[in-house]
Amino acid sequence: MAEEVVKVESRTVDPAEQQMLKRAQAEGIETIWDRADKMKPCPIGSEGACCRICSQGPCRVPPPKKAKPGEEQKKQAVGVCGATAETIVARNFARMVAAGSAAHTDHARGVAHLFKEVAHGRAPGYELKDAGKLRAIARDYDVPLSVGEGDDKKSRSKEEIAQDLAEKVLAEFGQQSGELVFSSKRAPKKRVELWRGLDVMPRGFDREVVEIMHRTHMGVDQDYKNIIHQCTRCAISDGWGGSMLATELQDVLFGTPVPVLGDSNLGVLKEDHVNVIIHGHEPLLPELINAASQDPEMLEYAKSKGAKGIQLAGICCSANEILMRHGIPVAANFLGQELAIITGAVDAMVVDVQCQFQALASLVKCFHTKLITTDERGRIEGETMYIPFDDHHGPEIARKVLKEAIDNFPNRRAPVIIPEQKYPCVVGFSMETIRYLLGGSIRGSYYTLNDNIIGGRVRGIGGVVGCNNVRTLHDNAHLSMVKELIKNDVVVLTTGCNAIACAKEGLLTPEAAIKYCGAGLAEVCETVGIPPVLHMGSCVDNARILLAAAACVRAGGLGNDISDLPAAGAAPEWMSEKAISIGHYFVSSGVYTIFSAAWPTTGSEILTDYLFHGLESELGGMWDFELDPVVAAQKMIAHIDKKRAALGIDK
Ligand code: CUV
Ligand code: SF4
Repeated sequence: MAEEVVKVESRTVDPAEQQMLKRAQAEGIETIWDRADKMKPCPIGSEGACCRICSQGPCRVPPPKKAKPGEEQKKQAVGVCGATAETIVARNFARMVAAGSAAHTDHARGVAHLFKEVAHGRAPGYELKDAGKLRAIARDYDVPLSVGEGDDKKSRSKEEIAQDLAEKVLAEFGQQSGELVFSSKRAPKKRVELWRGLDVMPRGFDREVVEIMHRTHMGVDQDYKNIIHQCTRCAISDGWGGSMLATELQDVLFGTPVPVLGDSNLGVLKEDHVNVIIHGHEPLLPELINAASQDPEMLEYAKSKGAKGIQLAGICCSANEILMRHGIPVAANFLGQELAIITGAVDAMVVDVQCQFQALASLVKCFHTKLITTDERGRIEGETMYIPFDDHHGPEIARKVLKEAIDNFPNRRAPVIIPEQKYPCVVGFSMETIRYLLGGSIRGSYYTLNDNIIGGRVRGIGGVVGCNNVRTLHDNAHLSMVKELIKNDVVVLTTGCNAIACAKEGLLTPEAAIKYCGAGLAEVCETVGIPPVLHMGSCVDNARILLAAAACVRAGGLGNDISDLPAAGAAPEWMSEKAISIGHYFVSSGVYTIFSAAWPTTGSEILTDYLFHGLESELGGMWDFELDPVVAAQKMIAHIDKKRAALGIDK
């Protein structure tokens, strides 16, 4: 570009990505940062104060300027129909919750359909890997594990159990009344009672999303508290519903993660290998691509094209899924997706759904990279190739995708420049693993997490998750927040793009405990041999954090609801609607949840105050916003200390 060169240090803190940004600048290749510079966000829209849900608008109702002394304070405008700022901002917020929840539950739908096909033996390449977890879920859904009585009692096969379970979970999508199983059975008792009392127990996955769309249609729900009430119900159906179901069924199909060693950053790509980037969110096809990449026939084929082997590497949450279960290296998080291609070494980028830039389609034209879409819900105009996944031909489709990548290996045009940065990480901390390592359900042992919290070695728990956002210095907020927390003895549970940022910084290693942690947390990490930042998976795996919180409550000694725990949540670089749904289900679960980067309801002071303060008396959790990630971390710590004091365990 002929424009003046922007300092790459002002765009990302990652040296590997800085190197790729320099290449982009030198070669005139446009990235998301260039487009962001050209696109000024609309100040009214970013406050949530613009309503465009009917054609009499768009109506803009930004907060009026504060009156000077002696002047009369101007009232905030209302929309043409009379809709107040509270209504308009709440409607916009609610639609974010609906979209985020829809993304997660629609992910769950795909997994549930595959699960059914596997149960009936109609999905080659897949199996019911975790029979123990299958039985645990079946118990929650009242699916019998055995038939007959007394001496005739026979246990049922996993297939039989799974077939019944599949019908029951699929029915929850269109369920009209009653309660979702996980919401009512897996949350702490006191929380469930609270939800029932507030009438926010979700009834069916699809119903809650549809109801938000209806309520936020022109002229329906015009009471902001009532709109947020439905947000709460919809968000619970995401966290304690769709996301949890996606996570649990994926564990049954692909295995529950246990600690595994992986590598991170762009240095995981290999010049002499066929490099295939897996990017997106749903691990169904990636699981089989991973299997196919080890197939001797495939490796032979790669060699016949002059490559030494096949290197898979991930981006975004599909990356987290295959990293956790197979140790497949992760190349980058959200903001690195273009930069991976700019290495010139990516032979195919395989995408499914969510968080994929449309700009990838034009970017791959500057290189040889094939952009392969694989999901009928996620086509990209100008995609190089569309190879749709279906449950019944998985292995065949996986091989076809890989073959396209291999065939493309000899077509590399641009010089290959792969940054050298590559850092190890220990991942795979499912709730089950954490319970095993930290003895969550047996109190009294030295390693028990609860006892360490009570004893003060661990001050509390911080869930730090979520996206990257081009409007903030890439990865900076993630890293400074996490470092501030572990320095103050707060153990961090991470997922999503925060987890990848932490991996690239070496925070997911036991050694990080010595380098960054306060003495108490360092001691616990060294004794148990774990990192101070525990990678729990992808964004749907935030459900694992909920389950871990519920397990802490059950283990005893820290109150009897999630809102009693010395814990706080954050998404310091969020950008997607999914993050808002996730944040709201944490708040609804009783967690103090703070976001940085931007806040979408500043258009209404009244609504914002309700989200930040009013909700605490109803739900025990509340939202907060703070631009500075270190200050945000300190606010989380202050909340943790407040909860410690309430429990009588402050030092
Ligand atoms: Ni789903 S939603 S940018 S990949 S965490 Fe990453 Fe995670 Fe946000 Fe997307
Ligand atoms: Fe304007 Fe009301 Fe229509 Fe919204 S619903 S665009 S506030 S007239």
